[in-house]
Formats: sequence, C-alpha cells, structure tokens
Amino acid sequence: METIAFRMVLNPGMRDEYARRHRELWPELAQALRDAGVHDYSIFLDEATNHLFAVLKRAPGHTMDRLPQLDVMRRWWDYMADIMQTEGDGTPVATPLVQVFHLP
Ligand code: RM4
Repeated sequence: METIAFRMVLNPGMRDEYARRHRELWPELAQALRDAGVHDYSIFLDEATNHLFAVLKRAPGHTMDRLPQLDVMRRWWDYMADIMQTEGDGTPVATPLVQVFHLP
C-alpha cells in the first residue's frame, strides 16, 4: 500500500461548510473512492493558510487516475467548487506533496 499526500486550497471562511459537506460525503462517492483502491483518506486544514492537506493510502493496481472520468466525481467537484480553489474545468487545485519522513 502506497501513501500519498497532496495540498488543496479552501476558500476563506469555509471551514465549517467544508467539514459539514464531508461529514455528509455521498455514499456513492465513498464507494467510488474505495473501488479506485483508496483507503484511510484524511484531510487536514491549516487554518493559517486555508491549505487542505490530504493524505491517503492506495492499493497496488489502484485506478485513481480514472476518478476524473467518473460522473459522481465530477458532480462532487462541481458541488465543492464554490468553496475550494479549482482549475478551469472544475477540478480542485491539487499540488502533490513530497514525503520527506516516515516513522513506521
Ligand atoms: C475534497 C476534494 C477531493 C475529494 C474529497 C473527498 O473536497 O473534492 O478531490 O477526493 O473531497
């Protein structure tokens, strides 16, 4: 299992709304993420910068690269677009993070 992390950006003042929407994560999206091989997915907020730090594990043979082609993923991104920084196509701005330490 591989661990990856990436940074997204929340719009100012949207912490509670972001958390609320994720508490109510659509079951079909959770299933799509699991089907893609995603496990132990957490998102942390740096309240000083509004940076969202996402960390997840993904299984060998995962299909995360196909998530943007799924209707449920696109609908979720459209739903989140008013509270997150997005690219022109509605995809959240996501910057890969480099792992520099791990204590097993
Ligand atoms: C985030 C963002 C990510 C998604 C999670 C579940 O706000 O949309 O792309 O993986 O929600």
